[in-house]
Parts: sequence; C-alpha cells; structure tokens
Amino acid sequence: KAQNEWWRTATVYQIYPKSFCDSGSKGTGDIQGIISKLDYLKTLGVDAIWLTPVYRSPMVDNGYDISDYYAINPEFGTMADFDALLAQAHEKGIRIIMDIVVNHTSTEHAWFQSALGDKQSPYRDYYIWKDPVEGDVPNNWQSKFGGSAWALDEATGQYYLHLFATEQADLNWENPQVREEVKQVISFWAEKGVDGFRLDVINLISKQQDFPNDECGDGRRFYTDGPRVHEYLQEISEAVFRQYGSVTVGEMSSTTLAHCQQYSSLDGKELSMVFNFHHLKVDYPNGDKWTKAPFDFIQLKQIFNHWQTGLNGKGWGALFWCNHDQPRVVSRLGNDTRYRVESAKMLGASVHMMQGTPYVYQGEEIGMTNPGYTSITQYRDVESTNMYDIMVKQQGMSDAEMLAILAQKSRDNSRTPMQWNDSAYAGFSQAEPWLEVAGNYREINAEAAVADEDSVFHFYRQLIRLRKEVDVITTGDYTDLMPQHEKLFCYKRESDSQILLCINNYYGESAECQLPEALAVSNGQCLLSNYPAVMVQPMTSCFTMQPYETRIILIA
Ligand code: TEU
Repeated sequence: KAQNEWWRTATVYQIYPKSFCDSGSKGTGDIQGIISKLDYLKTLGVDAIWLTPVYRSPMVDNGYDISDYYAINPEFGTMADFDALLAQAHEKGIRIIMDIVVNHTSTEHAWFQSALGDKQSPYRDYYIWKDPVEGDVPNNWQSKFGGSAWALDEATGQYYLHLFATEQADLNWENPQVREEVKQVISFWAEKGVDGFRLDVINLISKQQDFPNDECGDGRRFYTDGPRVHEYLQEISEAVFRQYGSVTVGEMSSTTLAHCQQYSSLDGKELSMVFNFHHLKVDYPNGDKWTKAPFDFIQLKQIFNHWQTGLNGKGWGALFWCNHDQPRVVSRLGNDTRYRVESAKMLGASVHMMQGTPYVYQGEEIGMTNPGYTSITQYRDVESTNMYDIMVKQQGMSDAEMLAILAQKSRDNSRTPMQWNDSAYAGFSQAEPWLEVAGNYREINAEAAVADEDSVFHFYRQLIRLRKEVDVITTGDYTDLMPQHEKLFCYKRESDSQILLCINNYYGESAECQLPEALAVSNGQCLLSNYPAVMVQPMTSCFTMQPYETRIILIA
C-alpha cells in the first residue's frame, strides 16, 4: 500500500510564469510576481508549486527550448530572484518542483551551436544526425507540432531530429556524456534546495536505433516508452533523485498503464509519479486533436477506471484536468456560461477524490475559461500557428473553421494572463500583456473569489483540505458504480475502515441517482457539495442530482 511520503496527501499548484504575474510593466510574468502571490497560494492550501521552465531560452516554445540550464531567463528575472522565491516559499511551507526539459535543447544551446556544421565537434553526438535517404529526410517521422521531424544541417548535408519545433533538437541519450550532463543539471538545482522535478516528455528519450519508417503512423511507436527508457530513468534516479530525496513526476506522452506501473513503481526505482493524458483525448475523434468534437463521457469513465484500478497498489498518478498545454476544463467538459461555478466545482471534485496527487493549474481554482479568440493574430503558441499554416494555408481549410477548432483546442486557451482583479489587464501587469486577457476578468478574478465563500476557490481549498483529513481518499480502492450511466459519474473509494462516494452529474439537466441499498448511505455524511442545500438534507439511496451537481459522501 502507499507509503507515507508527503506528496501522497499533497496538492501541487502549477505556475506558467509568463502568464502568472508581472511585478513590473513588461506585459509578461516574472519570478518577483510569483513571490508576491505566495500568500494567496498559502490561503488556497497547496503544498508545492510546479514551476514551468524559467531557464535561459529564446522562447520559441515559451521556455521548453532551453539554451542554458544553469541561468535564469532575464525575462523572468535573476538567479537572486529565483533564490528568493525558493527561500520564501520554503518559509511558508511550500515546496518547489522545477521543470526539467532534457529530451531536447534549444538549437541556440552552446552544445548545438558547436555541433551544427561540424561533424568533428565534441558535441556532435549530443544530438541525433542522419544522412538523407534518396535525397530526402531520413524517415517519415512527424513532429508533434506538424511537418517532418527532421531539419537539414546545410553545411554537413545531414538532418537532425526534432520531435517538437525545429528549434528544439532532440538529445542523443545513447551517448553516456549526455546522461552525465543531465545528472549535473539536476544536481545543480537539487543542491540549491529544489524539492523535486517535473520531467518533460521523459518517456520519449530512448529512440529505436534503426529509426525505421513508420508505415502506419507518425513514428511515435519507435520512440515512445522506447527500448532503454527504464534503464535511463533508473540510472538518473540512482545517481541524483534518490541522493537528494527529490519528488519526481514524469510527463508520459502517449504511454501505457504497464509502463506507468514501472515508471512510478512504489519501490521508487524510477519516479515518484506520472502524468498520462488518455483522459484528455476523449474529444479527439480517432485520436485527432485538430477536430471540433464533443467529449465521449462513457470513454472518459472507462479510462479513469483503467488507471485508478491499474495503479492502485502498484504505482502513483498525477490527477489533473488543466495545464499549459490543455484548454480550460470548465469550457471543455463543463459549462462556462450559466453553470460555470457549479461545473468547475464538480469537475474539481471528480478528480480530487481519486487516488493520486492532484495538480491545480493557475486559474483553474477560480474557474477561468477559454478566451474565445476570433482571429489568428491573437494566438502566440508555436503549435497553434504551425497548425494554422498547415491546415489553412497548405490544406485549404477555411479561416473560420480553423479558428473554431483553435478556440476549442489551442494551448493558448490556458495561457491567458491570470485574472487577479477587475483593474486594467486583470491586475496581471501594468502594460499590455503578451497574450490578450480573457474578456470576463471583471467577473472572474482571484480577488472576487477569495472574498466569496461560495466561490470555486474556497471549494478547491476544501478539496485540498479533505485529502489531508480523510485517509480513504489516499488509500482506498476504486470502483465505478455506474459505468454506463449517460450523465452520472459515480465512484466509490473503500478502505478497511471507510467508504467514500463521489457522485457527479456531468450535464446541465437533472438526473436520477439510485445507489445500491447495500451501501447504507443513510449512515453517511455529506462532506462537500456544490449545492449547499444538499449538505443538510438526510442521505438517501435514491435522489435527484441537479445540473452539474457533485456530492462527496463519507460512510465511516
Ligand atoms: O508537452 C509535450 C506534449 O505531449 C504536448 O506538448 C503535446 O504534444 C502538444 O500539446 C500537442 O498536443 C511538453 C510540454 O508540456 C509542452 O509545453 C512542450 O511544448 C513540449 O513538451 C515540448 O517540450
């Protein structure tokens, strides 16, 4: 069963610094801005902050293209600012988890700059170079941002691999010197007192070394959960993570349960926990992200069941809806107009009562929504602008149709400036922000939320508190009680001393709920609901769930 590590009852808050808070008037967020909001996070009750990259970077992919792992990007501030953040967060009992991006570096990194155009460079084999095949790219692998995964080095006539943007060159993990460099980078930040690491697309670092064409796909099956990935993770864990007692969470792109059982095995040989994304592809028909589509509710429950039962007693998962790559969940799976508050609370409850470590993405705790941009000129994300070029300019899709898809699927949906108050630019900055603020910031902002005891903010604060007080949330077995119900997601958590029910209506119409009599729910106590009247009425086995209602019942 789960050991007693701090992070098994903790909640992590993800900060995307560029969009969090600008302490000056640059229009972009910075580290001093984060420091100014630590008390807000303390009020929310989170235990740790996951900070997305703040290292030196040309910002082609907003920091996921690192050009110096040992320096802070001046856009975010100085190393002294970072040290101040670390010290002040620790003073307030908040841990810091840093993002480590070592599947690739920026092409402006000194290693790549030395390797480019020079086959004799000592850094040439830090990257993956291949000769042309029939005068063209080495194979048909596709970048996740569209187009070929290979770019030409004119001077040597070879191509280099980039699974993401052209400016993000994949590192060659077969090279032991690369693995040593990674150990040094992580040790540098661990030595400073950083409490843990989020490892960017870490299950992509081991490529099948014959780099074959993919006759039936984009090549991901030849580098996802690759041949030596577990060996590499065990090597880094033994050399660094376990030496410093770091908590680690691996971002696992397109992974499987079996691999994640090993990545997050309770013996700690690899990582503490994993992010997987299968539950966030239920609105990708045939796996295609770039299509407007409703979500598949039954499939969503099947995926949660697969992972909750599959990791129980074997591994540990991160519980999340939102991050800087995903649209705002209240717009995606809830209702961001009439039932915004109710559905934001319901969605939060439905993952926070599961086994794992919850991650709250900045703004999720106040029910922030997608901004509803209407022009491509409003978008900044390299993935979104690449896909616009490919689908509209190359494939002829209409501007209007692609904008409707981007309004639902673009990563910029979650990167709009954090909405702090109803002043200009939502109190995010004194200057015009790098990305337009969502138009609803006067009604939806942190100041109003903290002042309103019925806000999403205080509901999340209670979810975070419940995890610390009710053991079955951490230790209990998971059972879906209504896997085929068209509207209700109703699951049970059970330990040898407690039973907890989490009942959720995912739709805007009321729905009848019939619980098994054997549950004796009349002995239960409603710990939390987004309809206050529910908290005081007697618990019965048969009742009506209101639109987007959630109720958490403890049967001790
Ligand atoms: O994301 C990897 C990843 O799988 C997503 O970017 C996904 O591929 C993308 O959203 C397309 O659907 C990580 C970071 O979270 C992301 O911000 C970076 O862009 C990416 O890696 C490359 O570093």
